[in-house]
Amino acid sequence: MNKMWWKEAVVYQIYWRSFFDSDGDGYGDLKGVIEKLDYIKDLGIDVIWLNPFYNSPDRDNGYDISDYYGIMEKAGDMAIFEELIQEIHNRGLKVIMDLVVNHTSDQHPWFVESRSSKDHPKRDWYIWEDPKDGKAPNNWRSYFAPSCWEWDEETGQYYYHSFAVEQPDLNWKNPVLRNEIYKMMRFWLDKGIDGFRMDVINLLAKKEDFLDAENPYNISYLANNPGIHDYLQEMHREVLQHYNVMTVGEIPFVSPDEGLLYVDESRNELNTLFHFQVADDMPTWDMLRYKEIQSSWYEGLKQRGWNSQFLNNHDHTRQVTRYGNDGKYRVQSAKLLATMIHTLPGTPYIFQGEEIGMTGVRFDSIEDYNDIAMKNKFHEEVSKGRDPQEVFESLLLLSRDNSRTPMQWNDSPQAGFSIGEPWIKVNPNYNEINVEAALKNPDSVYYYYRKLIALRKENDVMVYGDYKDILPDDDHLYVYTRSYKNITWLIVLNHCDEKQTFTFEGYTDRDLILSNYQRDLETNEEILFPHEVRIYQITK
Ligand code: TEU
Repeated sequence: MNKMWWKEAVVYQIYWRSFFDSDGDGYGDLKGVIEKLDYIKDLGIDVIWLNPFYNSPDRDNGYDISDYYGIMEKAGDMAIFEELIQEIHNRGLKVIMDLVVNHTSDQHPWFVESRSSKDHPKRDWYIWEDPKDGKAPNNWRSYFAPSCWEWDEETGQYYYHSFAVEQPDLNWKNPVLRNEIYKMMRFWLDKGIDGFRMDVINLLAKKEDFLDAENPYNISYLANNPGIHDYLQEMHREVLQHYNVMTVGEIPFVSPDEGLLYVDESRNELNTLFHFQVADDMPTWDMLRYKEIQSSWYEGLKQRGWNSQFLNNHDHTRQVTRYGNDGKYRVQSAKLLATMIHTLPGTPYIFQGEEIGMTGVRFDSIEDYNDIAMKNKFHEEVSKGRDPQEVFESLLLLSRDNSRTPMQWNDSPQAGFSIGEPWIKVNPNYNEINVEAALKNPDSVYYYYRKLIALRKENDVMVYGDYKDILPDDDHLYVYTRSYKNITWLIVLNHCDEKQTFTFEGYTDRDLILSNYQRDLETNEEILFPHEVRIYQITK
C-alpha cells in the first residue's frame, strides 16, 4: 500500500461556532481558531477540518450556503481566513474545508433565479418536477422533512431537497453547473487549503425515474445512484489531480464493496471516506456488530482503498456518552474509545472536546435545542398527536446538539468559550470537565490522546499494519493485532463495567507500550479492569 501523508495524519475537527469566541458575540469564529492553534499543535495534530463558514442564512448551521465565495459574518472575513491558513501552515499543520455541493440554500442567487421562471437558463441547475396526480412526484422522505419535494406555487412545480426545505438539491446532470462548482473548488484550493471533506458527496446523482419507494423511511434511495462515479472522476480530472490534497467523502448508505468504488486508488475518485455503518446500525454500543464492521471494511478495502476511523462528529452524539460510560468510568472509557480509533486501520478523526472526554447534554426543553433535524422531527411527531414530552425524550440521545455545545476551556462562566451569551447553552459539567483541568492532570484523557498521537508518528505499524481480530465472538473483550514488517502489536481492551479475563497464550514475550490504568501488571495481568485497555508489542 502506497505511503501517503493523509494516511499517517491525525485529523482534528473544528466546529468553529462552538470552539472559541474571540469577539463576544456568542459564536465561535475563525479568529478564535487562530488563538487556539497552539493548543491543537501541542496535541500533535496534523490536519484540521473546518466545518462550513461560507455565507449562509444558517438554517442548518452553515450547510445551507448562499454564496460559495463569501465568509459568514459570524465566522469572520476573507482577510481573517487568509491569516488562519497562514498561521496553520506556519505551524506545519494542514487544513481541509467542508465542500457542500449536493445542495445550496434557497437564498442562493442561483436558486432565486432558478425558481423565478420555468424558462430561466438556471431553471435546470436544480431539480424541478411536475406534480403527479395533483401531488408530489413520489413518496420519498428527506433527511429532515416528511417529503423531499416542495411545492412552488409561482411556477407550478415541485423542487427536490434531500435535506431541509431550505436546502434545494443542485442538478449535477447540468454540465454548466458542474463547471461552476469546479471553478469554486479551484478558488479555495488556490488560496492554499489542503483538501476537502465532501458533504454527502454520494448523493449528487439522483435516480432517473423517481418511482415510489416500498419503504419511504429507508432513505437510502437518496444515495449511490447511477452517474455518481462519473461525476467524481470528472471532478478528479478537472480539479483534484492538479493539487496535492486530501479528500474525504461523507458517504452514507454503503457496504464495503460499494465504498471501495469511491476510494479505490486505481479509480481516481476520493482518497478516503466516512461510512456510517457504525452510526446507523449502533444507536448504542454493540461489540459484536462493531467487530463485524471493522473486519468487513478492513477486508473490503485491503490494499486498495483507505478508511477513516471516528465514533462521533458534529452530527453524532459524543462518543463517551453514546458508546462508552460517561459516569463512573468516564476517563477510562474515553481513553479506551480513543485507543480503538487510533489503532484500528484508517485515518483517525478527533472531534473537538473529545480529547478531554466531553460528554453529551440533556437540556430540559426543546426550546434549548437548535438542531434543525431534531426540531423538525419533534414538530412532525407532535403534529400526529403524540405526547410532546414523550417525543422530546425519544429524541434526546441522538440529537445533534449533543456534540455542538461549546468547547469547555476552563471553569469560568460559559466555560471560557465566550464572554457573551453562547448561541447554545454550555454543558453544565464544564466545572469538572475542561481543558485547563485536563492540562493540570498528568493522568487526564488529554495526555492519553497526546501519547496515542505521538505513537502514531513513531510507529508505522499503527498506520500500515495488517489487522487481525483474535476474539471475534467475545461480547466485551476486543483483542486484535496489527502487524507490519517484523513488528506486531497486540491491542487488548475490555469494553464493559465488569472485570474480564484474557489469557495471553501464544503471546509470551510482550512489552507494554501504553495502558489506561496505573497498576502493577506483575500480578493479575490476565484480569482486565472495567474499560481497561493495553497496547503491547509482541516478540516472536
Ligand atoms: O450530514 C449528512 C447526514 O445527516 C448523514 O451523513 C448522517 O450523519 C448519516 O447518514 C448517518 O446517519 C451532512 C452534515 O454533516 C450535516 O451537518 C448537514 O446537516 C447535512 O449533511 C446537510 O448538509
